[in-house]
This record gives sequence, C-alpha cells and structure tokens, in this order.
Amino acid sequence: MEKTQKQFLQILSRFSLEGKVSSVEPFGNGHINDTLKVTVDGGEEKYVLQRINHAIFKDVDKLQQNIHTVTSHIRRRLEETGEMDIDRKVLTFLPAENGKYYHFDGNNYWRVCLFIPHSKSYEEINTEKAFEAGQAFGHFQTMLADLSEESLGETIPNFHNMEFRLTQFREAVSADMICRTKKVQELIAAIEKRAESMCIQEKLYREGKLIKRVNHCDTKVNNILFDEKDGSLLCVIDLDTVMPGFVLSDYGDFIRTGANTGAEDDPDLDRIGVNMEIFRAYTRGYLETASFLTPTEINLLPYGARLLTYMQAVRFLTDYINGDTYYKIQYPEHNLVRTRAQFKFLLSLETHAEEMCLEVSRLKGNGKRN
Ligand code: ADP
Ligand code: GN1
Ligand code: MG
Repeated sequence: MEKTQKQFLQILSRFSLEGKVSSVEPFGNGHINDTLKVTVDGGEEKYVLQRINHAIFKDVDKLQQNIHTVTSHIRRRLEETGEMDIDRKVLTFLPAENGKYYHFDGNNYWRVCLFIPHSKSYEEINTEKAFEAGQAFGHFQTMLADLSEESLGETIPNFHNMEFRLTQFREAVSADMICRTKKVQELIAAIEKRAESMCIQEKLYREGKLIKRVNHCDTKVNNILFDEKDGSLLCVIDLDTVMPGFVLSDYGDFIRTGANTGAEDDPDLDRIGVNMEIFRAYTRGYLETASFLTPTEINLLPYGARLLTYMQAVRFLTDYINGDTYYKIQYPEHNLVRTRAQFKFLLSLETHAEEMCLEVSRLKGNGKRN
C-alpha cells in the first residue's frame, strides 16, 4: 500500500481520534485487507486503521453495518454479564464524520477501531490456548445465536458454500486463463474425487436437516487476541465475514489453521500433519460452550475439519489457476504451495478421521454437554 504518513493523517482526520498521531505502521499478516497500527504522542498504540479490500467486499456499507450489529450485540451481552473490561473483549469501531463506520476517500474505503492494548495474536498456539480458543468461538457463536438471518447479510455471497466454490473452481479450470492447469492435473483430479462427498452440508440444508447459524467464518488462529502478560483470552477479531452459514465453518477453520504441525503455506510437506492434542483441546473448549449444537452437527465436526481444509485447497487452487487475483501472494507460486500444503493436511485429517470421531463421541459423552 503506497501511502505517505501525510495521506494517512488525512484519512484519520475524518474520524474523531483522541491524541495527536505520531506514526502509522503496517501491522499483522492477513491475506485480504491492509492493516495499520496508529500510535499517538506519548507512544501509546491507540487505533487500528484498515483499508477494506472492496474488490472482495463489494458492499462496504452492508459490511460495516454487519460489523456494527455484531459488535453492538456482543457489547450488550457483555454488559449483561457485568464484564468490566469491555473495550478489550469486543472491537470498538469509530464513526467517521459522515456518521458511517467507514470513510471513502474517492478510491478506497477505510475504517478505524480501538487498538486492544497489551494484546497478542498467535500464528501457532499451544494446547492450553487451543482450549480457550475453542471456548472463545463457541461462546462467540452462542452470543450471536439469537440474531436473525435478516439482521445480518452475507458480506460475501456464498462465502463458505462448497457447491458454489466448486462451480468457481470448474469455471477457472475450463477458462484456464494463463495456462496453468496442465501442471496441476493431479490436484484437479484429487479435488474432483472428493467433490460430491464434500457437499453434505448443502444437501442436508436442502433436506431441512441442517439450519444456518451466525458464523465468524474466518476462525484462523491469528483472529483471536490474548492478553500479552497473563495469556488470558480477550477477544475475537476480524469480523468481516460474520454471517449466516453452516456451523462447521467455525470449528473446521480453526482445526485447519491451529491443529496443523506446519504452516498454512508450508513448502516442506513433511512438517505438515494433525496435532491431535490441539484437536482435542479445541474440541473440548468448543463443545463446552457451543451449547446450541444438534447431534447431527456434533457428529459432523471431524468432517468439518476436512471440509474447511478441502475448501481452502479449492479456493487457493482456483486463485492460482485464475492468475492470483484474490489472495495476496508473496512469490509467484505461492497459491500453488498453499494448495499443496492444504492437501497434505487434508490427507493427514483423513488418516485421523476415525480417531477424531471417537474423540468427539468421548467428549460429548463426558457430561460436557447438556
Ligand atoms: P486481516 O483481515 O488482514 O486478517 P485482522 O483484522 O485480522 O486483519 O488484523 C490483522 C492482525 O492485526 C491481527 O492478527 C492482530 O494481531 C492485529 N489486530 C487487529 N485488530 C486489532 C486490535 N483492535 N487490537 C490489537 N491488535 C489487532
Ligand atoms: C483470508 O483475511 P484473512 O487472512 O484472515 C480469507 C479466508 C481464508 C484465509 C486463508 C475474506 O483470511 O476466507 O480462509 O485468508 N478471507 C476472505 O488464509 O476471503
Ligand atoms: Mg485476520
């Protein structure tokens, strides 16, 4: 993002900030938006400025309304429970001078939220944190369970709809815009081989056996903040994709990112595999708090881990075939490396499938659920 400090100051002047800004620096490593940390005189890290990727979030007004609905709802819930540290437990967005929760500068959309002080996110976590993360996302979904489908829109239509993602994938393969399909024939075949079995949720939904719920839809490990000092859980962040969808999204995406012994884009496939300890801890935390789950949903949890990993492989490969138009990449073959890494993780999840199902049955039979 090529902007000068002066330009950032101009953007920030549209929001009523406290203190005089001393620096604006790049922050975090998401694949979609640009995130910056705003420090004020005296050295206090005070705000987070984000440029919203509006090529992806086409209706920014709806996006920011969704986020406002979600954060206000969570804030009310926290107030009801007598929470004292609310500003560190839920994101607080600042209105811009136009009264909306974003500013459009003619080219880009910007938003500002309070920086959560003394917080830390992780790219890799230990068992203890995985348990807390499970509780965090279970609690997050529970707090939002009473929001109706109408109060939240789909900020990206069909975001975690597997049938739709496969349609996009097949369109990319047949267009083959930059002639990349011939080197990925094996991956294409591996995707097609699993395609039908990966669309169970859509099928169950049509049959009336599964409902939609409010999901976070991006439960990557680094979208949770913990206290820097005592490590306690603070807040779920990155709320762009909170929307009605299928319940496995939030469980599956955490296992995909948190229970992998390697990185999401690990070029060394030998490093990739399932960390069963993390899987157990997260599942235990999630089942403890996601009190709304039906038996069908619970039984599908291990499948959800495979589904979200498969979906991510399909999305990365689609982007690779399309010429890297969606995800930020760090080198030319990055999306292909990501796809291979996701596939390796999927194979490992498939190997552990039975063990994972037994573990879920054991946990749900442990009196952890009502
Ligand atoms: P992206 O959509 O690019 O993933 P995020 O909203 O997840 O952007 O922010 C990227 C990183 O910035 C997070 O992983 C977290 O470490 C940090 N971060 C984001 N918002 C805050 C905040 N309000 N307070 C402190 N750190 C934050
Ligand atoms: C994107 O913004 P970030 O990095 O948290 C993507 C997720 C993917 C993820 C893969 C809006 O998330 O869906 O799972 O990359 N977000 C969007 O790392 O597409
Ligand atoms: Mg993020």
